[in-house]
Amino acid sequence: MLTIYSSDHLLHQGVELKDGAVSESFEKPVRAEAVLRQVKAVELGDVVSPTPYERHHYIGAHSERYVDFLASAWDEWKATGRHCQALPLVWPVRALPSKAMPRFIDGKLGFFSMDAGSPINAGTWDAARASANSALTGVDALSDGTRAAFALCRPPGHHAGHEYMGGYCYLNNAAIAAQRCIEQGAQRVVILDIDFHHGNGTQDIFYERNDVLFVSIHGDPNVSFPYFSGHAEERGAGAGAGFNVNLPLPPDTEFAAYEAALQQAGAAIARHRADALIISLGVDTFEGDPISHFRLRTPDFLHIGRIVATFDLPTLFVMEGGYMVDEIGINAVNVLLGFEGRA
Ligand code: OKP
Ligand code: ZN
Repeated sequence: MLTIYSSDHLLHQGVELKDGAVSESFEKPVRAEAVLRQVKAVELGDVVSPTPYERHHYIGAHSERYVDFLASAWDEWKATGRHCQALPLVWPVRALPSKAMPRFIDGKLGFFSMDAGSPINAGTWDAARASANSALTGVDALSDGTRAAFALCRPPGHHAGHEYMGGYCYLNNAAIAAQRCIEQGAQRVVILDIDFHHGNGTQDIFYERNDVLFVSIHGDPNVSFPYFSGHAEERGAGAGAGFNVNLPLPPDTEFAAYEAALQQAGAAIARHRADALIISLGVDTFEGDPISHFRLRTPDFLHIGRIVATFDLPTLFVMEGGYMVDEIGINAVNVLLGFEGRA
């Protein structure tokens, strides 16, 4: 299987507010390096750099003013004399009256975010672009007739909505890839999100559309991030009614229950008769993950790959979460090996 990877991810290294203090983000560069090392160790296939797509390829999944914001946020922040990482600290919650985009950077950071989990520093935009471009390059591989490709994206994308960043995400790599599939002539696409956290951003982007089916298996939002999205009752709206499928599971879920949800996802996927499948591949469902609460084990990821292969569609795997650095490589690559029937 082809892997698309860019070392530009190293340009982005974030901070995280945790337990009342600032610390290094769980979403750190060694994550992608560990996955790349395992890709090479098992000789998964060629590793190529992404094509340098321009920013208009991100429009559709995102709004133009949001992409403009991401592209200029660091310069605007620096222009205020600050050299630390930029974090949003005020949000337009439901009770506040204005829907207008503020002009000052501190206001814009809140306007275009859902939380303080996506800090912006000097390399963030370049890293986010390379990550989205890796997913776009994966779509090109599928268009060329390849059965499957792996976009080793970092930073991740599935929490980024049409007009907001959050949860370590800036550009929604999977959504940008799905949009390109549609623009290249696919009638229908499925995004299956198997990261532990609900892909609220992907849901947001396609909620009123019937061409891209979004299916997500994730921790129950009553007790898990992102808390305000991911309930089974969220089924899509307008033309998209019925094209959003959330399968929340309780903390401590083990593989038996997870597999049942995955088969249920498979039934929904089959009904959509899609031309392509995009997997938001998070392995923070692992039992040792430091910020998540499922109990999957390393061999379970092989089995996930085998099940995804039975969906029998051209498949683009897009890397999302996974924070147990010691096992992120083996767990992520196990999904790919299982898919290829190699283990
Ligand atoms: C990103 B992905 C803040 C707790 C919430 C955000 C988790 C984002 C996960 N200290 N952290 O879905 O793997
Ligand atoms: Zn996650």
